Amino acid sequence: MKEAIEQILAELDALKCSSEKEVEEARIHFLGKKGSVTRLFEEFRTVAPEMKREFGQKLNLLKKQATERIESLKESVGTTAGAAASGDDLTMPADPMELGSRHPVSIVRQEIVDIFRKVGYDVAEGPEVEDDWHVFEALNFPPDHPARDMQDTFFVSAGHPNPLLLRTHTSSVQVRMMETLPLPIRVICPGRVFRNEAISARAHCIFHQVEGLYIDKGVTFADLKQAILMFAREMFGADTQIRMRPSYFPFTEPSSEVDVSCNICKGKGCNICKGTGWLEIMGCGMVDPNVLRASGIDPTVYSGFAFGMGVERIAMLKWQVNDLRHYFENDMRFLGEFATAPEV
Ligand code: 2NM
Repeated sequence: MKEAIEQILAELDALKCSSEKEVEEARIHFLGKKGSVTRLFEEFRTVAPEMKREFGQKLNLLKKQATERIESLKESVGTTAGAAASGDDLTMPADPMELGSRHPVSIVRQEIVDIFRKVGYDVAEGPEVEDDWHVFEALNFPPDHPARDMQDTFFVSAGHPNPLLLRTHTSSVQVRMMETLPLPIRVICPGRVFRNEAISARAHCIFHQVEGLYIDKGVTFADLKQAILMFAREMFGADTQIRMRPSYFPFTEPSSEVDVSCNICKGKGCNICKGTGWLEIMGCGMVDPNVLRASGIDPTVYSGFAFGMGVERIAMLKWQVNDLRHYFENDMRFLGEFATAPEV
């Protein structure tokens, strides 16, 4: 019996466990119903009476030591001591925490806004849920214009005499500015807009716009052209050329579409510019007198220009992304490509 006690003590001494499961197995091995310590207690019955005192004390001590050892192992698994017992290297540095980065659409929106802020434009934001007046009526949309249709615009409360709707452009913010700001006005309006469109590589029902507006006495189309040339060169490089094509918008007259020379092929023609050497970046024009009048500005005294661009489209051109949907899927592999210092 003496040897058996000593052997169990040695086993307890050498015992290592790295999980709760292993501790429980060890407990059963020593102290379970058929455990080695328990078995010695059974053997004790056969010990000669004169030896009972000595072995009784030894056995009780053994049981106490075994219990304490199991208890302390139980506490240490899952803690550093347990990790050390399992052979983990506790001096190894922890995995670095991954920092987020700004979304590419946010990066480009900020870049566009900063270009105009540098030359004196204020920045204004407004509500995404709007009324018919600020989105259509004040912007010279005729009553039967297709954009006013349920097919093209998301209505929040259709059938209401003054229905609420999701703005289809940030021009609604500019109407609010024309209604409230003192003249002259120079304002840039970034924001999210909503159109009831089928989602594809080139279109999405939610996207971002930046629109600009400049109203003063004697503002001309030449001023508009110069403002846009300045923007194009800041955004796409100092050697960028622009061209303007006649177009139509309800809120501007005359209206124009703006192209920049393709910065990939330098105008030679590639698959990004579809061989034309030009990329469309925005629409613009002279604010229609009806629009000025609707917001209480006298078109015989003041004139102005306005322009609008899609942020996703500019971002696609800047980074040669061929599918708009990438900007909405939040795939970390895509977002990580635009890593910049996170905003603090
Ligand atoms: C565009 C194109 C042309 C525009 C017009 C106005 C306002 F409010 F002054 F009438 N804001 N933005 C405008 C003009 C927007 O986006 C393609």
